[in-house]
Amino acid sequence: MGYDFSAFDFSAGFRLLRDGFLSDKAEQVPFIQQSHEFNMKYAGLNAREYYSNPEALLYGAFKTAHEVGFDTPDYCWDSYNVEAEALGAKLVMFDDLTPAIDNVEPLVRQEKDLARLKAPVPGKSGRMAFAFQTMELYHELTGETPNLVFCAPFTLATQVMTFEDVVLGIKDNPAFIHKVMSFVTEEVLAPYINEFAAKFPEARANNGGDAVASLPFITLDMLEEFGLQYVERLQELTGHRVVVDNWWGDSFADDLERFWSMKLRATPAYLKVQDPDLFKVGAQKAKDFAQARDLPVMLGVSNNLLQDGPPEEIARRIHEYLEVAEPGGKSLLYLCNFSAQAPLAHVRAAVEAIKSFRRGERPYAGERASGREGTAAVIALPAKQKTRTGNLDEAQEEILDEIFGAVVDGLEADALAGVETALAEGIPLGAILDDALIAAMEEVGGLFSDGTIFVPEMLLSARAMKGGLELLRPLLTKTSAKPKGLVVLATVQGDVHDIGKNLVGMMLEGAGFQVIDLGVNIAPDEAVARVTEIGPDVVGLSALLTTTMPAMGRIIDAFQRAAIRIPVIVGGAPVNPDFARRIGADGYAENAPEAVNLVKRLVSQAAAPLAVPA
Ligand code: B1M
Repeated sequence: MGYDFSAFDFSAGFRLLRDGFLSDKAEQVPFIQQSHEFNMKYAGLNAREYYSNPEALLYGAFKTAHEVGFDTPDYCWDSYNVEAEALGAKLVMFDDLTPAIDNVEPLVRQEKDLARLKAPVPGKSGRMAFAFQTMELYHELTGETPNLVFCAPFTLATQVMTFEDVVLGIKDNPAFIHKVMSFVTEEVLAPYINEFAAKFPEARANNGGDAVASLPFITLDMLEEFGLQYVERLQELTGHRVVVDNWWGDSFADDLERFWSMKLRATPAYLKVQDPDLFKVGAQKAKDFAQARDLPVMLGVSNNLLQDGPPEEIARRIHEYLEVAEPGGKSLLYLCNFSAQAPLAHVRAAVEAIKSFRRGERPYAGERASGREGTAAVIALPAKQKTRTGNLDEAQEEILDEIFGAVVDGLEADALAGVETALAEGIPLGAILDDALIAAMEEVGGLFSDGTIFVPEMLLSARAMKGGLELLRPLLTKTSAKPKGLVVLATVQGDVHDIGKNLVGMMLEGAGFQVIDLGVNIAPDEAVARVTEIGPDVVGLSALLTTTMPAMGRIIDAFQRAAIRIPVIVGGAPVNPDFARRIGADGYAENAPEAVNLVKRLVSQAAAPLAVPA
């Protein structure tokens, strides 16, 4: 063995985890953390090695945990990728970041693709063997029973099909999505987990990560029919050896009781709630819900807070959650994620906050910040005023109202019929576009921002709007009407998160802009080449990982070197106005509707002052 594990002993941490979480025997609240990417960086390992060599992964995990003071090591790998890769999806490896499935060319678009797909050989195809070897070595080194981390059925379906196709498929062809769900559950995941169970029958909490089976990505009804149903099927097929505990979006649920009850069906042994939702709904509320059912609770601290700090705020949040967790025991603190970019000082601040709490130091005793924001979603846009200017008669106004309503309700066929009638009635193209189609998407943006509708409704509206636009397009090109501007969008190098960027694109199209989407994992050279070729009015960059945010700056630098003077706007959950200013971006938008307003401003006042607020 090339790595020396002799210095590592986590037996006290494992004991605390056993006694303090699922039972109430321990005096202290144990903690766990997601830190695989941080481990890799801290131990100075290359990502290609780390995510393919069991010894490298465990050495990084053990060394980091030992030196920074985690109770136990995080032995997780890039858990969303292994099964999709084993099915034949393309995996992109990096030197310094977690690998990612590149689903620009998804494995399944139609029924015939599904029919062609071959089930993996359980435990052998792709990196399934790496996963098993990692677990075996972990067991050998610690004596602990390892639980396999896997990609839960719903997220696996989106990994082989794309998120948008799954969600639109649920509306258009639910029988087909059920077929995909059955395939990934019965022919991919159950055999894989059962093969693992043959080695470790006592592993009862093999844990499925389910990134996209959450609100506001999908509704509670969709979650029940397409997410939970297949988790329960998987439980049946594996002798109840699986849990799926990371659904989020609690703060979007109008029926929190129902959402948490569904969570308990997917993970019967405990309730897990994590930031940012936990902070919004309140740690005490989660603890009370669990305690009333005599169940343990897991409280998760925000990855953004751990990343951005400051250390004082990290300590304050950790102390608050520990104080809520402590009475009656049976609680676990979860540090949501330390990325490769997480400052070591923040990791140390988090660990020290836990240790100081254990020593009885209580500088924040009784402080309760969580739960103050309530469960209602956030930004409400001003109600849209009807601003129709043309000389339309009442019947024509009614037709525009019908198109508007059809787009808002996501009814593509009705929107198309409405546009056809409007054309037959001689309603000017500009009125159909601005007063019906674009106005409807503005309304949809407002409803999404204030939490009234979720992502699926937005996708359906965008599709209805696009359908209507396609009918107008040939006529528009014959007139002098032009798109309001041309925008190029991209998710930056190292990052494959594209759901937010796609929403931004849809809203921009909905607002009358032409959008060219370069896709994900776009390197500076490629951005320079494509932007030079296309010549857009604005470039929009998206990043969802703290590790990939700097890649936005690298693209802006490359534009400067190439003398490209096109305004660049940036966005994505970890990005903020300060960061945008520092990397020299011309604008920052927090969400899709704001991105539309920003692009409108930049296009209409080409020489306007920079849009990054001070
Ligand atoms: Co990933 N992931 N993920 N993930 N994932 C996050 C982002 C994370 C916060 C989860 C966590 O650990 N708590 C974490 C990042 C931590 C950090 O660095 N801060 C994370 C991680 C670490 C990872 C992996 C490394 C896997 C892992 O170990 N956990 C891996 C990395 C892959 C890679 O990219 N190299 C990974 C993989 C994946 C999936 C593939 C499974 C999937 C992506 C599927 C896809 O996009 N096609 C996924 C998902 C879905 C998430 C979560 C669950 C949701 C992200 C999202 O789409 N949000 C996320 C956790 C969470 O947020 N709860 C998480 C919804 C979307 C509508 O919002 O994209 O923010 P957002 O877009 C908003 C605004 O930000 C803004 O408008 C949008 C709509 O209003 N906006 C812009 C976005 N782009 C804009 C551009 C603009 C303007 C505004 O101008 C151009």
